[in-house]
Amino acid sequence: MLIAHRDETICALSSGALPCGVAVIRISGPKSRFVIETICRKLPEPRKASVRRLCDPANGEALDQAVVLWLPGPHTVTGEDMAELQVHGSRAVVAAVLRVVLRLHGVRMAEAGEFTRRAYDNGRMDLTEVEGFADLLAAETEAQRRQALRQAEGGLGRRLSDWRARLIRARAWIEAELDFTEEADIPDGVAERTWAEIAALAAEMQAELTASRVSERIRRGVVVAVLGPPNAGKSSLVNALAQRDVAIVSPEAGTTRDALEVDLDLGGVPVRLIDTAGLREAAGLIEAEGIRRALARAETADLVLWLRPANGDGGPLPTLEASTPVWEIVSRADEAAPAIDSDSFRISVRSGEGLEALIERLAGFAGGAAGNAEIGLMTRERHFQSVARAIGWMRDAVRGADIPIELRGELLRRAGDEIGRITGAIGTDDLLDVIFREFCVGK
Ligand SMILES: Nc1nc2c(ncn2[C@@H]2O[C@H](COP(=O)(O)OP(=O)(O)OP(=O)(O)O)[C@@H](O)[C@H]2O)c(=O)[nH]1
Ligand SMILES: [Mg+2]
Repeated sequence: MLIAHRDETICALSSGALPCGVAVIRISGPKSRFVIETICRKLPEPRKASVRRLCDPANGEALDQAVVLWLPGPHTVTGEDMAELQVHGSRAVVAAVLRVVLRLHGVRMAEAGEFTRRAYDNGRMDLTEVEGFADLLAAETEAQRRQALRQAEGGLGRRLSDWRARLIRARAWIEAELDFTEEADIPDGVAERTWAEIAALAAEMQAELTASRVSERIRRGVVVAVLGPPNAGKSSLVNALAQRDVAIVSPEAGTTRDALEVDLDLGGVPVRLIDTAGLREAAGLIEAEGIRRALARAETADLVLWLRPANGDGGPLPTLEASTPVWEIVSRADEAAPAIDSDSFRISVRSGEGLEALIERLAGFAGGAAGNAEIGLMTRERHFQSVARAIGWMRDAVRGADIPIELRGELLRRAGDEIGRITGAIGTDDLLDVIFREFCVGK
């Protein structure tokens, strides 16, 4: 568990794998200034990049020539005094500089996520910003980057704070009514107006929740399962979309026996494509298990591509329990001409027919979400859970005209606290470890 020792100064390599052109060593805490003065002799001007020769204070030996930044707190990322050393990115240079810095009294190696943890502890970031920052570091597609940046910059935090403030205000009116009804100091109609406002706020929160399911899809990636009878060309299609040989392709029926996954970037949206075992009745034990898995994956997929070879009938479409959309596609289109007045969607991996169009449709499906400016702000299951709970309590409070007013006020308090928990405004010690576990050393 991470424990904040504010008096300790921490240090770590914050840039990536060595060797590299420039390595960034970060230092944060009260000894930051002392570290620079000791190894660079002269303190540079605050927030100005200065070239300095780094020396081992024990024997005056030169370690490297570096760009040094002195960043006095509290207006730094961690909220503490900080120093940044941009050294040559070799293992030997980084090891030598770290060895010298860590030998100084009161300086130790940072734990994973500790820079970010200090930023949070010092009020420089709320919990949603921390999560956004974690997502930004892990972002692989444009859509993920955009969404993560927005959250890291506090978009979600501001929205939640606004909701919470409105709830607190509404509750104050309700409680004022409670305290003063006998004296009749509260103008008529205030309570009704307040309840109407709470109902409207609950609707606004619900809309955001719905839109945010789309955001979740962006983070996770859209799951597309390719299903069809044996030899329909499922593995061939997956390979063509992935532009590499992920799955074995052969004329033998029942080649693919396990569900095989490959991650693609389609139009900036991550797509997880799943190749599955061909569906048929007569199958050996292993293949039967493969078929069971294929159907199970189809149930949880966001979209199913049902492939039917042009020169065969392909059998019936399996009935899926979930309401997953299914696109029927005629595959191996080069082998048989389309039936007259058939408007089916046709592809051929061999001739390339229909592949561009399919990719475009898939990107459209996956990114209908991504390009949409109305994308929701919430990204994590814990956000969804808390907001859904808060909405539930707010609706109970609005509807509960026949329950005591104290109880209705209490429901609003709970809803407000639940929202506060998302940003960390309300105590969430148990959550912190879970969230900061995503980070590695140097962040
Ligand atoms: N002519 C033609 N042949 C194709 C096309 N796509 C796949 N094939 C051939 O069809 C055979 C089966 O292809 P696969 O991709 O292994 O089919 P599958 O659906 O994965 O089959 P299973 O894994 O056995 O269920 C192979 O010999 C492929 O070369 C196509 O578009 N045109
Ligand atoms: Mg296959």
